Amino acid sequence: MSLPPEVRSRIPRGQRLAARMPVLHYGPMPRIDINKWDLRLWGLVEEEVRWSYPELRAMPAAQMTADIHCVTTWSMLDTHWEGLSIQELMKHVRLRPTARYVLVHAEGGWTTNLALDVLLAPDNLLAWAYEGQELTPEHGWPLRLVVPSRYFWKSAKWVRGLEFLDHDVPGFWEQAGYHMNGDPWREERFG
Ligand SMILES: Nc1nc2c(c(=O)[nH]1)N[C@H]1C(S)=C(S)[C@@H](COP(=O)(O)O)O[C@H]1N2
Ligand SMILES: [Mo]
Repeated sequence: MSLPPEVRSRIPRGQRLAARMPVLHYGPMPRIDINKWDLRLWGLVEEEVRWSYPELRAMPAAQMTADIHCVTTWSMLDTHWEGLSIQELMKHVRLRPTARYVLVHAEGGWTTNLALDVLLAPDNLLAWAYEGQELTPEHGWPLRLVVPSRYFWKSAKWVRGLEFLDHDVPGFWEQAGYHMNGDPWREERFG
C-alpha cells in the first residue's frame, strides 16, 4: 500500500493505518452504575472536585479531531471526539504549586500516568462521544481520556479520577514495562 507523503508523514515509525478502531483493554469490561458514577479530582489540589454524570454533561462541550497511535502498531487519522476539554476542566481546579504529575484512575483500579504538562497541553479531552455517537461501553462509556500526543494506552477508558502528584507513579502498563512517557514520535514503547 503506498500512501501519499502528507499522509505518510502523519504516521510514526513502526505504525500502520487501521480502518476501524479495535477494542483493546486488560481484563473484563467494567459494569457501570451511572447513578453512582462520579469523576473525582484530588491529590495536590486546594480543594477536591467531585462531579456526578449530569454535572459533567452540563459542562461546555468541545470537539477535537486527532490522530491516534496504539503501541500495538495501529494508528488512525482524523478521529473525532467530543467532551470536556482539559483546559475547561482545569478552570475548576486549583492545583498546588508542587503538582507535576497525574495518575489517571479508571473503573476497577486500572491506572496510567502522565506528566502534568502533557495533560495540560492543548488537544486533550475527557470524551463522552466518538464520531458523533455517545461512546460505546467497550470504547470507554461514560467517559474516557483522549491524549493524542501519547500512545493510546494512556487514553484511559472508563475514567473515574485524576490524582495530582509531585512525583511520577507508574500506571498499569507502565508497571508492566511500558514507557513512562510514551511519545509515539520518539517510539517510546518500552521503559
Ligand atoms: N481503563 C482502561 N483503559 C484503557 C485500557 C485498559 O486496559 N483499561 N487499555 C488502553 C489501550 S492499551 C488502548 S490501545 C486503548 C484502546 O482503546 P479502544 O478499545 O477504544 O480502541 O485503551 C486504553 N485505555
Ligand atoms: Mo494499546
